[in-house]
Amino acid sequence: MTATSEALLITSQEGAVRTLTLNRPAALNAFTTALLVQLREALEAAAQDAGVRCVVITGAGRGFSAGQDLSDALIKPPMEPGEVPKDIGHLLDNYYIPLALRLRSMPVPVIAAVNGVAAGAGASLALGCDLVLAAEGASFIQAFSKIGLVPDCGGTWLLPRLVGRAKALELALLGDKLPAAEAARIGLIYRALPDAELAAEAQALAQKLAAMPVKAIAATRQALDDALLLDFESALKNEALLQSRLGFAVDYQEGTRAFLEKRKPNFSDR
Ligand code: LHQ
Repeated sequence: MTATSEALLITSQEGAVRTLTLNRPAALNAFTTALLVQLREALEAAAQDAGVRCVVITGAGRGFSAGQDLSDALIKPPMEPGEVPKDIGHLLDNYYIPLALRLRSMPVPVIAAVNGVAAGAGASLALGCDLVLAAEGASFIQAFSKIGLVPDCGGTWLLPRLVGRAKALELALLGDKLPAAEAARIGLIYRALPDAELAAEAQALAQKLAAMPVKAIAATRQALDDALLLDFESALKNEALLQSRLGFAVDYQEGTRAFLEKRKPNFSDR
């Protein structure tokens, strides 16, 4: 399962935890179209594989991801007289949106282990994961405004929901570097921890989630996202629908039986 170290994306597996490592360290893992496609395909493969119960996304080298590779011919502004600007929205339509949607609808939890700077779409991708762990040496940068763009890859949706409108505007307008510890303090991410502990802690958290009823975890993510768009009564009804569905699933039966029988549950559904 582990690919060669020259691969743009390194895939590895420990038990039921699949780790996807962005691997363009010389460019701080900036996204090329090839890397975007490989990441989406790797998420798709994990979604289809019953042996995967949690996914970790991290970066090789000193960065998590510096966002879109700005030297990519598809988005490079005219450099010579006579060249015409490209429609960079195509890149979003064809690469980022499918990736963001795939990530947000994974049937298993996804952890971002942010090992270094996460800028632009790199930050959006990390924040789109279910739990974000970051090394204290890492930082988050809403780099978009600095190059005349809006947050993308889900950034405009995620930021105000995570930290509220005022903080979202501060981060998005100023584009300043937000250190991991501050990101944790304001609730943008789950936790910041010493750099040397990140990989092991991410793996331990992933193994813990992998042993949980992952169908319920995916439904919880969906319910929380839905609830932000629903009125109270509709949210109550949505919860009831989800409980009905989950109540027929084997994990609820196993979890409740295990509680009543005073034993550790063994969750297997997906
Ligand atoms: C890079 C990049 C990079 C290429 C560092 N590209 N090489 C979606 C669709 C359509 C259009 C556009 O955008 C989007 C979404 C987006 O993501 S827009 C936002 C794109 N990202 C940025 O604007 C961030 C640009 N990078 C930076 O500001 C800095 O590199 C940060 C603050 C991330 C890190 O700074 P340093 O730690 O000082 O590292 P560095 O700047 O020296 O970078 C190291 C190398 O990585 C360097 O290459 P070199 O050959 O000189 O060593 C950089 O050129 C390269 N690199 N980001 N996005």
